[in-house]
Amino acid sequence: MKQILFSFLYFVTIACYSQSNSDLKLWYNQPSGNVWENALPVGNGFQAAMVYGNVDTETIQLNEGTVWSGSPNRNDNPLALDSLAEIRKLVFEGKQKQAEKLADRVIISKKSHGQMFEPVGELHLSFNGHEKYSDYYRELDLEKAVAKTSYKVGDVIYTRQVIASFPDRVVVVRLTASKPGSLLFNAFYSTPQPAAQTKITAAKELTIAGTTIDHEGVKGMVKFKGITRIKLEGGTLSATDTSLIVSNANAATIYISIATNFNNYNDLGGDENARASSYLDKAFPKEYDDMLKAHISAYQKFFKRVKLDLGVTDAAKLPTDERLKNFNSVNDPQFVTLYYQYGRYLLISSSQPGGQPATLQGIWNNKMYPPWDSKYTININTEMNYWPAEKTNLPEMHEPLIKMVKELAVTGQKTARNMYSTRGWMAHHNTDIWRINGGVDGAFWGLWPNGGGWLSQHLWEHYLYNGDKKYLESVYPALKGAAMFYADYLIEHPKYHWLVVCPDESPENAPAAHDGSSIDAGVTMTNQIVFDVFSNAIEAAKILNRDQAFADTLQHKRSRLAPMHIGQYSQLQEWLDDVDDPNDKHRHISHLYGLFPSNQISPYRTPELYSAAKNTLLQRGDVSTGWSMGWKVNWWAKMLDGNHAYKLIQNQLTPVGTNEGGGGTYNNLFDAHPPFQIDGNFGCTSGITEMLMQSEDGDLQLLPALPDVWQSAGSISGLRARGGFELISMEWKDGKVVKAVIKSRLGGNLRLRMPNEMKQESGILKNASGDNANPFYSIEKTPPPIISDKAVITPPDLKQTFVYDIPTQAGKIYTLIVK
Ligand code: FUC
Repeated sequence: MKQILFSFLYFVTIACYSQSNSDLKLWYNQPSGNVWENALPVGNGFQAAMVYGNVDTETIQLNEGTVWSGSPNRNDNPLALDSLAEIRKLVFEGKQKQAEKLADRVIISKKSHGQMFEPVGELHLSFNGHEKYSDYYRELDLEKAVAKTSYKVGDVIYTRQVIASFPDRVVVVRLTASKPGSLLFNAFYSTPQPAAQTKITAAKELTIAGTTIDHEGVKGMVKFKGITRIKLEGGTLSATDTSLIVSNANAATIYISIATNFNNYNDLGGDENARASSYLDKAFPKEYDDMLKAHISAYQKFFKRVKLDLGVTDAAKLPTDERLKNFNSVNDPQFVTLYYQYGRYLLISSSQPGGQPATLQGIWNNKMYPPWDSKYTININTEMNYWPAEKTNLPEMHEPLIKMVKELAVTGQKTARNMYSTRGWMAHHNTDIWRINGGVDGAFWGLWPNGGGWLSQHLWEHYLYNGDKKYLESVYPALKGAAMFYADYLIEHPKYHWLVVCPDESPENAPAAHDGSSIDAGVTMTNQIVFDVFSNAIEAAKILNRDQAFADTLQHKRSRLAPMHIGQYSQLQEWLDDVDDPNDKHRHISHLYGLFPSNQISPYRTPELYSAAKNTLLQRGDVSTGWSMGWKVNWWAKMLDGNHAYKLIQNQLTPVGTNEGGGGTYNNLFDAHPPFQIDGNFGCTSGITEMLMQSEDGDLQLLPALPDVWQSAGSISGLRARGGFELISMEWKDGKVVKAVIKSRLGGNLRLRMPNEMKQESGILKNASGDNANPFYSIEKTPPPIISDKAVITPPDLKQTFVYDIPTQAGKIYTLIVK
């Protein structure tokens, strides 16, 4: 009888696992094998795991967000200051290569080039006799944040579920079998950490303890502790020297706790043992079902805020890896929805308040020497990670980045003072958990002094969405400090007389005219960043009613920055001189920062620059690495060209290794630079949002870049826009918005730009007139460009839009329907 009941329950469970084709699940008919990029990620922002779903020996690869090589350190090069005048002279004389050589010696760090985000190890579960199996299935359920594996050996169905519990801060593995007493396995750790020791305690716990490695002269001092405890239903638990052995159980729940001694970038005084035990002691008495319920509800608080429906076709019936292979040749709109929501899932799982920001790999890494150290590259990658945060209604997930920027604003003061003799703070093109600010890798890449300037935009962006003045106060010192650095560092260009940053570079690219050196002065992206840094500080000072004199100085300096240039190939110039190569295909198109994420180039306000930016995008082409494709989705959305944006989504959703240019996607839908880099996932999620809604350009625009493939019908709900607006829902049909419901949280004018005429459900809808009075939508005027005689500027051919003004009240909801 018991057996029949068990089998019945299993039938029900398995039935629940089967697919409906609009499910938000990644699923597969085969295990991961040895391929990490086939495994499925779970994480709670602190602990994380990659679940392989292998049958006879399961691997659950474990991470903890503060397990990094090294210890508190700084990496400034104090020689910079004495050589600054000489480097500047060389740059202005056109001797870039010589300047670069000198900078390699005096600007680039002679200490750490950044520390590495490190793995903890792996928990293995080995099942004797499970070599032969049938009915294999595994999935990652994005709606619940649960990874599942099931298969059959003989007539027994085995299932495993893995969660990284949000409320309980432990990773939990739940194992069951359809026949009582048939669960038998060994659990043991392995680790690539050379100093780690694994043990079995008298209390039958499996522990791993270690200290991270030294790297580049910095002593490894992060102590980590992992404790695994198993709770059985039926059966027995015994131990050998290295393994825990489960015999004849009906079910087992494995609780894995991991903690470190990390308190903050400057303090390793925590007690990793006490922390790991306390998480575990709190979690262990709880039943799996209760933990699962609490986990799902904590996760869904974030995840469920946004719903996207682009339609479903039969293509969605196949496993995820097959859909990836097919995506370019079939119509599978639900795959875009899945990828979109996966971006949100990954951000929720890798970036939680109180934790570290998502690294180049989020919070998932199995290598002791990961690519680019799996740290923070802040000349695009880290910023891109956070593009979806505000607009896809995950502002809490922005918090770890905001905290990091505030910390860099402290550590970076010394760097600014000692290396460049300025006030304020700065960072070069990389940072890590120790909040280093020095230049790394080589002057060609690492001299770039604008990491602080770009990152500080995120502090301001968070304010534009939440309108919270108290929050603004808390970040004002960082905003002001970023501006102070530039106020002191800018110098007059001897030929053009604009104020420029020198030495500088346009990230990682070099014009042939400069002998292959990237070093220059007054590069376009930096002019745009400084423009934004100054504008934000001026605005913030005004809102908080302080620092009037400083704001006046910034205003004056801002008016002396170089304007953008349109060059001989009708392109937006990357450098002050017209030295761009129209055949340059470089993945960084940094000067289009002004188009996105900044907003200095607009179809409606700056048509010439907009056309030039389009020419630049076309000249650079589509082929690229993962993150660069992600950025291009956003740019083509800003170009109001949904079909081209969709083309880039197609390129990105191509199995890695099959695209010219290399970029694409792994089977677990991780973005491939290659190697795996999570920025492309986040960049594309942001880009898909920008195709459906934008709120940067002085209005809230709906369906700015809807591609033909999504025209017929669709809906989205829960997006957030600047000025505290929330798109409660939007439905479209045949390319027209048929209904839009918008909530105003802060009041103020809601200026809507629509692809078709609308009316208000109640009240009269007014056509927009004059500037948008809503301060969150005010835009600093972009100075007119300087245009080469050789440039041919074709004015943009813009589709007609309909622009309305709705005076809103905080807390009220406004409904518009198609006219
Ligand atoms: C920058 C990029 C590379 C890579 C690295 C992490 O250096 O140019 O493509 O994304 O960051």
